[in-house]
Amino acid sequence: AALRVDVLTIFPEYLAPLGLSLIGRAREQGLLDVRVHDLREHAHDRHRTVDDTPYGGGAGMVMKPEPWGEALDALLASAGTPGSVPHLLVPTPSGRPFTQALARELATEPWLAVACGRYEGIDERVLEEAASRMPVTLVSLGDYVLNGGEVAALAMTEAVARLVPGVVGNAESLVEESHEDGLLEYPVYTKPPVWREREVPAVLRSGDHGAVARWRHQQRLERTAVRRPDLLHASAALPVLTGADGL
Ligand code: 6GU
Repeated sequence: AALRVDVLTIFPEYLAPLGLSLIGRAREQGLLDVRVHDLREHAHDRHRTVDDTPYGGGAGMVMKPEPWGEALDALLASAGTPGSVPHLLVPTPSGRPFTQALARELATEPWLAVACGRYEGIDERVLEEAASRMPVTLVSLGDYVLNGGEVAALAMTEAVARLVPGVVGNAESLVEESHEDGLLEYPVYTKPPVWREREVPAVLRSGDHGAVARWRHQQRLERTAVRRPDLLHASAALPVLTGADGL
């Protein structure tokens, strides 16, 4: 497979959607190798404990280092190519923002792993030791709080996997998407031409390809200005706004 993704979690069933739709099909076709592991396989007491109280006090529980250490040892031991290591992603709201640009970078790597924390997080020494053995990136989906890393593992796996050549049928549809060039997408319409007294914009039915391209570009600028002015400032330097592309 072009991309291997290992997910380490105490809720393996949470990752079931990775067997569906586009990603499920890519796995069946051998383009993608997704392996989900139960962290509790590496807890050895009667209750398969993976958490404990925080040193220094405070609310909630912290994930114990021993099961994580063992799970990461087992992961490294499973390397297809001896000595190869995965790029370890650690979902946390205090991580680096997960963007389309980061998804693009990660899609060039052969092996990713996602360490899904729960509770108040993973003992910091796990991340320190892991970083001495493999590349580690803490990633955040956005400025809000989830109960654990599993939803982020789903989102990141989908965002990266669909960039792997062959996973998405129409490669053109990949570059024409929001966040690929810093502007939001234009609105889309299909038949019928009038629905509940609402008409499809006339320019889209005019057959004038140049006029359609200009209208769509204007729509992208207006939408971005209204919904995401932060993006407009960031993209001001991009050639799509200043280049001689005729738009
Ligand atoms: Cl990546 N993980 C968790 N637990 N919460 C988040 C997040 C990630 N991104 C935003 N909130």
